Amino acid sequence: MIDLRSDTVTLPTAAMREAMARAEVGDDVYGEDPTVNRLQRMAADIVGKEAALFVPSGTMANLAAMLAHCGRGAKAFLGDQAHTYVYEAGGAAALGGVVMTPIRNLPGGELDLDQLREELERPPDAHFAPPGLVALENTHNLCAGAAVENSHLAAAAELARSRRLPAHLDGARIFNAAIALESSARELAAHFDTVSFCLSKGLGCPVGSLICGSREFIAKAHRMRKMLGGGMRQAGIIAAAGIVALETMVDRLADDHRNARALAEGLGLIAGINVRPVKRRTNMVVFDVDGGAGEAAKFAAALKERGVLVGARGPAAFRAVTHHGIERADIDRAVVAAAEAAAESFAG
Ligand code: TLP
Repeated sequence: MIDLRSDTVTLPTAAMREAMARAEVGDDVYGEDPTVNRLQRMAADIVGKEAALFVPSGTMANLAAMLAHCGRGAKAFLGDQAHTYVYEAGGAAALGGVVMTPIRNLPGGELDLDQLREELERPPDAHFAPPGLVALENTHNLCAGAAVENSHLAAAAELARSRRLPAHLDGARIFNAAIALESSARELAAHFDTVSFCLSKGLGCPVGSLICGSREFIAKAHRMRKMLGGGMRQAGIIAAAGIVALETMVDRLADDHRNARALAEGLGLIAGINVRPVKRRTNMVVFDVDGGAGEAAKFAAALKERGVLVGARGPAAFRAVTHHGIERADIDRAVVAAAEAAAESFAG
């Protein structure tokens, strides 16, 4: 199978499994797991923050960060297409009483800064929930994996700062963004008080994400992690894979981007498939297909028959994600399969 549903389907490498088998471990709830401690130091260093906290998932990283930033009833401004708003089960609202306040996302993953400014200019009136946080996402998943430019991050964070609000970055795929922008995770994170990133997407780890920020903030997030049931014991077993990932899996993300560009070009030539354009493409290709849900379902089934899996992105839209284990030859096969599936399902 050529599985393009997500980069979360990546399997740990042999070097990761070896490191996991040998990992020195302790009880991380006591702060005594040397491998977790090493990973946390590494992560903080890479993004230029004082401290970091290892958590099981990107969802928990964003949730613990939101809860640590916002009291109950405070507003968090975030994109209306933000993963945290759309895809994280409303956790910040359901569990933390956070008033998630969506701001329009532009096609490139940016926030509509005029709308954000308008929201932030509301007077401190008893009618309004008090503002607590501004959050962005980079790369932007629902905006077809677009990498959001430093200049926009700086402008959005500056708006937050002008209202004395903290800014958080959901940097689940921050290394993809850094590569696409010819920048660094550190530069992208510098605009924000806190940043989360994932080890279990393009970096190939079985589990794990990190929240990074000031020492004081990480102490708060630590309490939230415990509250959410994310305190793990001998977590060095999985943290060991994270260390290998940060050491060996970051630079190769450029291959995934090359493959995604080739896939976008190939799919773009097929009648009935409309690839959504992305200025700074990373490892995702989102495309719409002609016809309705019925034709789309037929297309997905025909692709699957030919050994290619893609993810659904709406009734007649799909997402294909390139990742470790997908080679250029797989992309060529996937394009041929898509052309055949399209001819069967909706072209002509
Ligand atoms: N994204 C997953 C699905 O949930 C859609 C994927 O396959 O892309 N932030 C961003 C930007 C994400 O894309 C994801 C996962 C998360 C947070 C949550 O991470 P996990 O799955 O580790 O909770």
